[in-house]
Amino acid sequence: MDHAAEAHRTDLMTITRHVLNEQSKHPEARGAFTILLNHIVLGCKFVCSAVSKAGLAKLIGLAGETNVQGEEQKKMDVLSNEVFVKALISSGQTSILISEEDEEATFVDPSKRGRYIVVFDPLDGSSNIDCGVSIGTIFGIYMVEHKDDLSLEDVLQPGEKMVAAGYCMYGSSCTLVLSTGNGVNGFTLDPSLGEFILTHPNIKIPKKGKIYSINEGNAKNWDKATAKYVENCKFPKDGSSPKSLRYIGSMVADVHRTLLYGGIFMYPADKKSPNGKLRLLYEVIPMSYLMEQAGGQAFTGKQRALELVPNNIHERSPVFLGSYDDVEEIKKIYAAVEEEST
Ligand code: FDP
Repeated sequence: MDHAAEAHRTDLMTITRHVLNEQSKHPEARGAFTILLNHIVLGCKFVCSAVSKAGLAKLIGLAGETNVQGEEQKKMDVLSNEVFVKALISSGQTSILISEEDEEATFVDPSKRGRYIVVFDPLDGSSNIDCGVSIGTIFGIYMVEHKDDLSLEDVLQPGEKMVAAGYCMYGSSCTLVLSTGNGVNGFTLDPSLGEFILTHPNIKIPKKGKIYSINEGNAKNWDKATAKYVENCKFPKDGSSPKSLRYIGSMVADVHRTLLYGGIFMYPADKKSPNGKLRLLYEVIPMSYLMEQAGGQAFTGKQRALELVPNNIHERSPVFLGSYDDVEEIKKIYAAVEEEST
């Protein structure tokens, strides 16, 4: 028996243990972040369980629909939002919540306030629920200086100010990917233990990838730089092999593949949607933060995504994110197209 391997297998690094280890590097930390993260993890476990039972429990459908017992059922994204909002408020560590599902920001009651702002999309890729494709929750965390004197200005901060970001993917397994500003780690839910276990330590995205990911159905509306880049992916001029196309249409799943296998994920601006489709605060920024932490890049077509300052909470932004070299190539194409036009 390989005792060393056996000892390793039984020495499980749970997500809580991992965050506590990180916390111990900051003697001034009082555990507030660990408490917050535990509540996010709880939300993820709940949604994971609900998503996996969705067909069975007839949870899918319009809000207000009734199930076989005659009980009113909630649409999965509405349910997920409620779960996260309640978990985050009850953590006692949040002051403002921004959710994709809620038009307005939620300012937490002063008696329950903490030092963190959480921006999140409780169930991203929800158009894929009915056919069982992987979907996920995306979150980003900012810190507030003065929790008693809050305004939306505290939320409208560039991604470089974010202190942590992550996503949980509800797929063939439930995977939580997290960065607290010190690299990226991936945890897989062990359903028998009910714990997220560190399975992907220190994720680094390959420097260059073989996959491009974009909704090609929008090609007729693309700008010149996007069209040129995609043309290069299919017909490389340098004699290299063409890239493969993979597009799930569920951001968490497309970004997760990009992070592990390398390549580029794009949702560009186009003639119909001048700011693209994806939301800056709770989709583009958290995913860009993770990409940079894993050694990749994220670009909006104009600038580094993490430098962009949001003007409103549901603002959209184009994004090109993934392997360092692949994003570098599209940056060069944008610069060349810009120069041609001046
Ligand atoms: P969905 O509409 O299913 O919620 O931002 C939402 C999102 O999915 C992303 O998860 C996904 O990457 C993107 O939209 C897909 O958009 P297209 O259908 O336009 O390709």
